[in-house]
Formats: sequence, C-alpha cells, structure tokens
Amino acid sequence: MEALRAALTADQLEAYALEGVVRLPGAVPAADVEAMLATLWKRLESWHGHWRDKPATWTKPHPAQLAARNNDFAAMGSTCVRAIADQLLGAGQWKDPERWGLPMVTLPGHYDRWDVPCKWHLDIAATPEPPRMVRLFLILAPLEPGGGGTGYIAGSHRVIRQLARREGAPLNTGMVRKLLVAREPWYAALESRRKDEDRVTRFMSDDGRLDGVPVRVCEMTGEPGDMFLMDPLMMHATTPNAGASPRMMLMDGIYAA
Ligand SMILES: O=C(O)CCC(=O)C(=O)O
Repeated sequence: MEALRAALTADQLEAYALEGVVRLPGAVPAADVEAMLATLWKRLESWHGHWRDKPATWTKPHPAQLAARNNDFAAMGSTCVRAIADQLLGAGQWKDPERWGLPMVTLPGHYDRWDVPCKWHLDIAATPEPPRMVRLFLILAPLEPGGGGTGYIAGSHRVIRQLARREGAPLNTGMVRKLLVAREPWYAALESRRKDEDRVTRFMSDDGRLDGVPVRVCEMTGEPGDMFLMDPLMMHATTPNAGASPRMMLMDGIYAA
C-alpha cells in the first residue's frame, strides 16, 4: 500500500500551506513501525529501567537522552517520505539526515489532566524565507487526544512569516513571543497562566486570530505509522500526557542540499 502512494495530493498541499501541518496516514509500513517501537522500548528498558510491560516502572514523565549513534530508525525515511521530500525539495536535491529519528517519549501517570500549554516556541529563527526543509513527526504507538502528542498553533507559520517580513530581520523565539504578546490579545492570553479560563474551549476552537490569520491550538494524534509534516516556522510545544499509554514518537528534519 505504502509504496503505491506517490506524494502529497493537491488537498494535502493546500492544507499544508494554510494550516502548516498535515497528517499522512500510514506513511511508514506497519512492520517497520513495530520494529522501531521495539528498539525504542529496549532503550527505555536498558537505559532508564522503564519496562514496556510494567507501568509501575514508568517513573519519569519525560525520559530524555534516547538518541544513539546508529541508524536504528532509518525506516522513518520510507518510500512515502522520500516521495514527499522529492516533491517539496526537488528530486536529488536533499540528503538523508545523518541518523534518522530523534525519539520523543512522554510516559503516562504523571498528569491528572490535559491542558493547553502556556509556553510555545520555534526551533529556528524566523526569516521571511525560512530554510528549505521538511519537518517530520512519526507516531509509533496509538496516540489519542490528551496523550502527549506535540502541540502546534495551526496557521501560526503564516503569522510568523508576516512578522519576519515586516520586521526585516531574523527573529528568534524570544523576540517572536515578545512581539506577539505585545500585539495580539489571543496570543497574550495563550501565554498567560490565568487559572480561571477553559483553555481548551478558548484556544482549540476555530475563532482564534493572529494578525488577521485564523489560528487554533491542535495536538498531533493518530495511529502507528502516521506521519505529520510540519512547516519549519510553526509555533509548537510539548503537551502533557494525561492518557493511559506512553507517547512514542520520532522526529526529524530533511534539509535541501
Ligand atoms: O512533542 C514534543 O515534545 C515537542 C517537540 C518539540 O518541541 C520540538 O520538536 O522542538
């Protein structure tokens, strides 16, 4: 099935341009996903003592340092992913990451409830023409709402581009946040730590606006093998895992050569 998929459809390209994130169901074959999940659990077990079949051992909410000096997660660069990189960056004009797949794990049992995060960031400086790259997030285990999937502000990549164009200089995360808090009430409220507000209703509904652009907070959810493509100028955040299962994802970026 996966090998038959060419690349992004016209609808997916439009969603990527407007929303800045698009989900690609089944972008990596199931057998490869299962093998990568088993490898990641081996690292959690031997490096952190978090055993797959013993939730009582899941004592750290965010086990870190799960990367290794090998290419165990090379299958993240599936046929589908390669076709998409060819489409967005040009065939023969990008190179494989040195090592595929940075693990992102959030273990359950540490948060009573899920809420919209207050602190958001960019991974690169905002410029009107950001680097030509494809940013990828792969789901390795079923990921339900509230289960710790990466949070993002759909539409924010367009806001950030506008901002960088207007300011005429590269803007790091701190500068972007400061400008948005000063100028945009929706964003100022998003970053505020007020306790008396239903943040899910306010920030995950369709009526948010930043600099004239419709925006809303979303979280990545889906099935093993689903891949999210995310614009490099997307504001994003870690979210709590208030579900019952570990959040198991891999993340990577492919750059134009
Ligand atoms: O999902 C997460 O934990 C956040 C990921 C993130 O912040 C990043 O990729 O820079």
